Amino acid sequence: MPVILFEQQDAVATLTLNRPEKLNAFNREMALQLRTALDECAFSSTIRSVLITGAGKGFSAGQDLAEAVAPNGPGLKNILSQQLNPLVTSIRRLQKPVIVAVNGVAAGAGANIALCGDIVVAAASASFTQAFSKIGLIPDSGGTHVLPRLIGWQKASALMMLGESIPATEAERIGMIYKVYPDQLLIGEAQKIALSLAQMPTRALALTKRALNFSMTNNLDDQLQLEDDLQAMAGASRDFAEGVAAFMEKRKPLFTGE
Ligand code: T3D
Repeated sequence: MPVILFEQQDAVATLTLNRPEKLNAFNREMALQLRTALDECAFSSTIRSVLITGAGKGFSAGQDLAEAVAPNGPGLKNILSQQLNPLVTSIRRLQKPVIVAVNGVAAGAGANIALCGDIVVAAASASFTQAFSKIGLIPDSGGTHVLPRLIGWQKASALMMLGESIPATEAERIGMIYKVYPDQLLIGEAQKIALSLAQMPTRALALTKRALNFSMTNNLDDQLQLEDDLQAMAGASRDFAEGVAAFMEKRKPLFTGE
């Protein structure tokens, strides 16, 4: 079985982490296959949104620790530079919305890769844990960048140092994720979000994502300038013309992402 399942329905690609017997821990093969799948989504003209989820009872238990310490394995440094970091970059640079449906435990890099999604939803039974401190590592996969911006410095610092697991409902309450759904509804609700995004002006959504990426580091003046530039691009899109025409004609718009 492939360790990443790739399925396309309408304009939505679903990528499923598929090592359920190891709670979808990332080994080299899974990281590389996920990256290839994300590249495929980037280049496809028929895919307009991407949904990432996990097979079985977990979302991902982070880096495969057996591989991390294997004498002939890739080694810690290569694991980050060749396997995990490129995934973070691929998700954040993908010019299409990425929805992450966290179906169970998300630990270590599994949690931080999930939090890179544009919209992160979770099953009520899911949990998030910055497991790194429990094994003498520091949080990686962009966690030290993203988590304090999502939930504030103090909570991020405590979660990272204590390595406590928090339930999805608490993750939603503190703004770490967007929404929690009952377990049996999660995938259906995530698919609805993905489909509805795929039918929206996806060019504008991609530009929104770009603006949000820069908002992590820009000052206000730079961000205002960036909004100016990106709005000019959105304003020149066919979808903008269609959106305004549909509004004037009191009809439903038909967006193509151009
Ligand atoms: O460069 C570098 O390598 C550094 C990069 C680091 C990135 C990281 O992600 S570091 C953090 C790595 N992750 C962890 O430390 C979490 C380890 N896992 C756990 O603590 C627990 O599995 C969970 C709390 C996530 C879930 O517990 P539970 O009781 O539901 O499941 P389990 O029984 O522990 O796990 C089920 C199986 O998955 C089990 O396999 P077995 O014994 O039945 O054959 C377990 O060994 C395996 N598994 C779980 N997590 C990992 C794993 N195997 C390899 N690597 C894992 N991370």
